[in-house]
Amino acid sequence: MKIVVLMLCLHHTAASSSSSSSSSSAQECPSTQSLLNLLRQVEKMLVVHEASYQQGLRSLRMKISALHNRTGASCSKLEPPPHGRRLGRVFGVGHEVHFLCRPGFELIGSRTRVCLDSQRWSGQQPICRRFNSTGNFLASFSPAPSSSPSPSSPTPSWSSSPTSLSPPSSVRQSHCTHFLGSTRCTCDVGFTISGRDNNICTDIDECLLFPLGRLCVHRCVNTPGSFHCLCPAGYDLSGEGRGCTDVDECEKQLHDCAAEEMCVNTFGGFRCVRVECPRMINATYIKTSPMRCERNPCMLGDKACTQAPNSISFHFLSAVSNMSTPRVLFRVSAARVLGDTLRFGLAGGRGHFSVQRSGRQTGALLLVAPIEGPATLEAEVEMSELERHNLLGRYLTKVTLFVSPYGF
Ligand SMILES: [Ca+2]
Repeated sequence: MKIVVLMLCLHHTAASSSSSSSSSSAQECPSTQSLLNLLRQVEKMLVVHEASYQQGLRSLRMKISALHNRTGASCSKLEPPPHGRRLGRVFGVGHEVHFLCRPGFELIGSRTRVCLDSQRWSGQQPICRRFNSTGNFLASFSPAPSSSPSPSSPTPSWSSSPTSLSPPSSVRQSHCTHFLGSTRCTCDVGFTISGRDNNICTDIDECLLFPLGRLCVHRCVNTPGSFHCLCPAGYDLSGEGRGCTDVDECEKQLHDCAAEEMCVNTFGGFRCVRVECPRMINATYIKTSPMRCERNPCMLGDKACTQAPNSISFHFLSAVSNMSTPRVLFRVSAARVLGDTLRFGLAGGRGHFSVQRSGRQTGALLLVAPIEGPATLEAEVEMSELERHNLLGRYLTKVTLFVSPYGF
């Protein structure tokens, strides 16, 4: 009853601080000093309750433990593996023990073992195997690490301070503080509290926790206490180490294209392309620029020659996999118009592409279906010039599209 009155008065005190009006019931409340004294009494009462509760809990745990011991419900004592440590000294049913390896060794087997109701330990007895500095691990388990270190792999000394040689462990001891009979345990960043007595910190696997794309655009690698992202070859890490940006091998002179070839940068790589003028029976072509061939003049009255394309241009484009569509890839424009009609059409590459007129003198090549890479697609856009339905000239544009294996 006293506490209810106290709560009401506290409420009134809070309300009256924001409002000038005071009610009669607020008048019956004790002064602020009396209120403070009352609160201190309640605090003392709660502290006593808390201590009593903690004592009860400790007593209960001891009774359970004693009961387990009396019934003999415990597992056999587990020894730490050679070159390793064991965390946990209680082998009763339901208890956990954890294993760590010393720096320079990796743990193979169960990191945590639980004493089951059947009085058997879960998992397998772990071993500590020497960490290979080249990063190549033996494919099979070995029964015990070799006792004599090979001269090529020096044995790091067992010390409590971590060395750059030793990989950080994914299980650590928690930091616990004891205060007024209660224990509070915390872990380093990237670790979560675990173990029966909250005495162990286990690494959080961020890569498992978040779907791919949330943390890393390509590959996520979990590390003790953290994670990092990896990109495929041909990309640099970007966006705070989570994204992948293509390396422009052509601009950075990282390509190995021959002198007569042209380097085309693609997402995740590059291509060496060679532009050669087509050989036709009716017409001959000459290269007028690295990417363009023009028809040699035709003999007077040679209709087959005059119907062959006047020029052929080559273009190389790069795209990522599964690009959203429809999308304009390329525009073809007539520099000058001699006839009365200009027509645009798709001469090759049907299915993925389409050609649309996008202006009086311009046609656009569109990608109409998403393409899953890696792929190389070709399209041909033909522009015809007519005068009173008579063909004045044909101009061909060959477009090659290199699609990367990834969506970036
Ligand atoms: Ca590239």
